[in-house]
Amino acid sequence: MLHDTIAAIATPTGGGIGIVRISGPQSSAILRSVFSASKPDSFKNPAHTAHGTPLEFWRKSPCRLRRGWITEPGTHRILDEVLAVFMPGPCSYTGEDVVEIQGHGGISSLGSVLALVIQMGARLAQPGEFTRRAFLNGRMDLSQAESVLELVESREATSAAQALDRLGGSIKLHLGPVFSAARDALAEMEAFLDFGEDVQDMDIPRIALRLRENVLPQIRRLILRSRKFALSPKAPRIVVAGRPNVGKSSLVNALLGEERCIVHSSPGTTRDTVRAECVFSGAHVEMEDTAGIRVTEDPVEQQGVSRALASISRADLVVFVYDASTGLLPEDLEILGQVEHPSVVLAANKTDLLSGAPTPVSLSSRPWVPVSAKTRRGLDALESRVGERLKADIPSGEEETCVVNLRQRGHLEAALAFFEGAAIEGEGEGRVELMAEDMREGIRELQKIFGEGTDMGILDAIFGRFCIGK
Ligand SMILES: Nc1nc2c(ncn2[C@@H]2O[C@H](COP(=O)(O)OP(=O)(O)OP(=O)(O)O)[C@@H](O)[C@H]2O)c(=O)[nH]1
Ligand SMILES: [Mg+2]
Repeated sequence: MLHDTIAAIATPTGGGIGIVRISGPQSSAILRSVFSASKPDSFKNPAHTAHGTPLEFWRKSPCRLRRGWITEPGTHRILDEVLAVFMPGPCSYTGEDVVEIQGHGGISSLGSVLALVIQMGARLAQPGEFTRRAFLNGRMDLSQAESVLELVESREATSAAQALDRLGGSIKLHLGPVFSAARDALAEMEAFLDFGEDVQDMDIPRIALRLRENVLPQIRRLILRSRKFALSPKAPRIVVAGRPNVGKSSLVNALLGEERCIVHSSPGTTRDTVRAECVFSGAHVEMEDTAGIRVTEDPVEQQGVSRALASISRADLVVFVYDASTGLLPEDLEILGQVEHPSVVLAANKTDLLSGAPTPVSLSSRPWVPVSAKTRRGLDALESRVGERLKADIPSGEEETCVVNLRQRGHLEAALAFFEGAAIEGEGEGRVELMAEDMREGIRELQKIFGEGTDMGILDAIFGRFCIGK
């Protein structure tokens, strides 16, 4: 139902500021009844100021914030001092008249503002209903609406950048030429089917060739790209390893910014691997502290060492720590030989103990970073070297370009199968009717990416994953 007015708290609980969002035809009437631009008890007529009524203000300057008070009509009881904005449709987020009331973040004051708004005629919005309205009102296509959710959910800079890219309509941009090519080919075929007499008049193999050149490769590229990124949806795992007592646990704590691992001056402190999630160089990663690797008689420590070696074999990247005050020892080199991991960053720790500069180490082009877990010196450099190594696996320039989600990929794959079928039919006997039918189906699949012809059940499933207020 689009003719009713919906409202919700659009911000997470516990923030300093919270927003109540209203969308629908009654938005302005509700705003007029609850908002006073002057403090209600100091004026006879609370809704009016020297600048006229609040709505006159917004009519002249839409989308501008205005300070005021939310008051209960009748009692004039003040619920909150707020900043409010009125965004008239159709150029608002949802395409309808939208009001946002910025109040103090406390759940009770925001809750009472929302309750009042509902009392004045709005109803509580369902999850994702604002974005659903934006989609239904043509403000965005379904791929863009999905990217709103992906942007809210993304925990790292790369996926946020991809979501933002899709929100900007990158999928339509990439598929636009594909659409035109497919539609043009179909239009030619349909004209022939409607009016043509003789198959000889139409160069079907040429149309099939155009499909092969202008449609199939583009769709395949989009699918491939999304497969590549979907293959490793997990956060990369960074394992911190080395001899005992070189300061691995201290370094992990320093990088995490919390005392997560036990640190002690006696070697062999860490036994279990300790895993923690964090954002590292803009990416969401899993960081793992491991037991110092050495030959030992202690059965518990032995287990720790085996776990450390197992962790290294599963790591996406190893930060190999050694003690800069002693330099790389033969034991370090022995472990490094054992590690045999393609991505290793060497961290020379305890540089604070050196009087001069640490001696750089160059070991088969492995990045080397001098650090001190104690003074935190060099931690930023370590973070960026690790980030560079992790990104080295992704071909340059591709990490932020159009990557489709699973639903969109399903339609791309279905479309590809239809267009491939059409191309094969076009090259063979040239059965125009069959080929045209495949083209139609293929185009229909592409349209579903943008929500055209998508049934309500699928829309419910997509928007149901959103939070209320989005
Ligand atoms: N001066 C100095 N001391 C450090 C530094 N990092 C760690 N230490 C000290 O080195 C000792 C060992 O630190 P840990 O972090 O427990 O070392 P580890 O590599 O985790 O040791 P194991 O768990 O036994 O393998 C502790 O006494 C730390 O305080 C540093 O950057 N500078
Ligand atoms: Mg340790």
